[in-house]
Amino acid sequence: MNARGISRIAGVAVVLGACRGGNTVADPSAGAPHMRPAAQGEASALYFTMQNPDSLPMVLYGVEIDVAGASSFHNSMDHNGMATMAKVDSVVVPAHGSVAFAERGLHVMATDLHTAINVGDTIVARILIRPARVDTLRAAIRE
Ligand SMILES: [Cu+2]
Repeated sequence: MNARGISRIAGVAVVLGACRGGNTVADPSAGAPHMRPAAQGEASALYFTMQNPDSLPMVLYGVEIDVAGASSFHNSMDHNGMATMAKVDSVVVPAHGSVAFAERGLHVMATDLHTAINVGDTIVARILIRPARVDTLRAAIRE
């Protein structure tokens, strides 16, 4: 988690739900887009690494996920041993840098799933970026 990547954090913190703790073993594919399985109507989190090869910062200001009723950027924090997360309005990816959306850090919260997502499925996410750009991610569902 990179504090530079967070431009603004909204005040509301909620108790950690779908962002459950991960294992501590380094996963070489951790940067590949993926989500955890979840049932219809539930929430899940999207993890990926956003690279910025350009010489200007990129601002991620929105996200849409095909299977989710609502999606937003979240940041996970630890307050006196209790995991919480807060909505983040936008995320800055520095020039020639990257920001990891990963367990226990920044992630995309997908809520109100229209359908169950199961291991082996693929979802499509659109990341809205300034300057004008939209990136489409295909994320595998996996444990
Ligand atoms: Cu979250």
